[in-house]
Amino acid sequence: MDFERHFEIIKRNTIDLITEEDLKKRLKSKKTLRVKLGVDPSRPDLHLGHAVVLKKLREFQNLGHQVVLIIGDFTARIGDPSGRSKTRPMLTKEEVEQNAESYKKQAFKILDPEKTEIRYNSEWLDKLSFYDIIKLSSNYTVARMLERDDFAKRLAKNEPISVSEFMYPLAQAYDSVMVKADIEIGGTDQLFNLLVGRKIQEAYGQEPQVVLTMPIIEGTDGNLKMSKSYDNYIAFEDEPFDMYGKVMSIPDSLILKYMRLATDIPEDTIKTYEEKMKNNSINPRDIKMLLAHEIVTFFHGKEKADYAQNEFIKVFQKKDIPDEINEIAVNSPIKAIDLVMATKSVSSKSEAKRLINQGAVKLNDIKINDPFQLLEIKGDEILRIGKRRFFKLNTN
Ligand code: TYR
Repeated sequence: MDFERHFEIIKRNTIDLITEEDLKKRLKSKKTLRVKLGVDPSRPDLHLGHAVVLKKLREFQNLGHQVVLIIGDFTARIGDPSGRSKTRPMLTKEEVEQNAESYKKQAFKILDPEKTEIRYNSEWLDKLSFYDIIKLSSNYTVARMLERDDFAKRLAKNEPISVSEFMYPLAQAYDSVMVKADIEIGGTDQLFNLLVGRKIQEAYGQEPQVVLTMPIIEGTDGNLKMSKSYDNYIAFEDEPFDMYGKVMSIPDSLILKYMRLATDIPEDTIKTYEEKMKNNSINPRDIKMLLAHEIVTFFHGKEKADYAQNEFIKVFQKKDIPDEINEIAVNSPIKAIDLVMATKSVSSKSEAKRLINQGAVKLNDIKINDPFQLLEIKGDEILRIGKRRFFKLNTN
């Protein structure tokens, strides 16, 4: 593959790429690049937000590069202060180990295990002496640390920042030194940490890593970032029907973003959907169904996705029925035409007859064809007249 195409694939959908020049230089060297992603197994479930960076890593693998997946079993115990307004509670070693196992299993739904090197950062971080740590921290100033948004905010509000939180970005940066990362990737919330990595690698005599960030996706509420804490997430391990329904619950404004960041649908196809939605030649709901089907297929296979889609359609049709519907009591059996009259929603027998003949009257979703047909009513049946009039039947 030519260099330009290679570069274009890597750049697609990224937010920060620091620096493009460094990346080009490294790509031109034709070396197999070591692409680092660290995850703290502080929570066991992966969700679509994680899929965004994992998919980017998969692209690197497809281009022949080496992914280094760091399981932050050490860093998880400190807790990354990124985006946090409070110090996180520290986890126990056992909690971290359990979460790490399930993390790995889920990450391999996207990553190619053959091209993934897995490293636990306790391997080196546990071994540092106090002197080593002081040496490491001498390479970064307090002023630079305080420039970081979340620290700056807390400082301004006189809220506590513990010294251990300053150590977090340094620990992450030291990981980059230990695995000799050529590139480190993360969500945009990781930008500060990733840049500290560049600085520390230089201090340890290495070329600074290229920093690549991916957008954070909003959760199903369409507003807050997808996160377990906001309960707006779609997990890798959600059941097919649940997963399908959750995707269908996102606002239309997120459809294309999810397609671009969380599926392998080619950009050209996405563009045609975009056009169709712009000129209103398609119902966004239909595009959303394609998206939901695609995502469920990825995690559970086509058969289960088909099933989830069919179930969803059934429930969706049921949803057309308003929650509050009028109940009427009738004598059973009853002639169809008298049943329609009993609803008091038509003005004459001839109108009732006409509606039945037009096929506009249904009992439990089955069309009534003959106005004089005798109907057995047991109770709880739904009578539907036209699109919008519903009645629940009881017997006298
Ligand atoms: N700080 C990252 C996060 O919270 C996780 C991480 C841990 C990244 C160690 C890199 C690393 O070396 O998402």
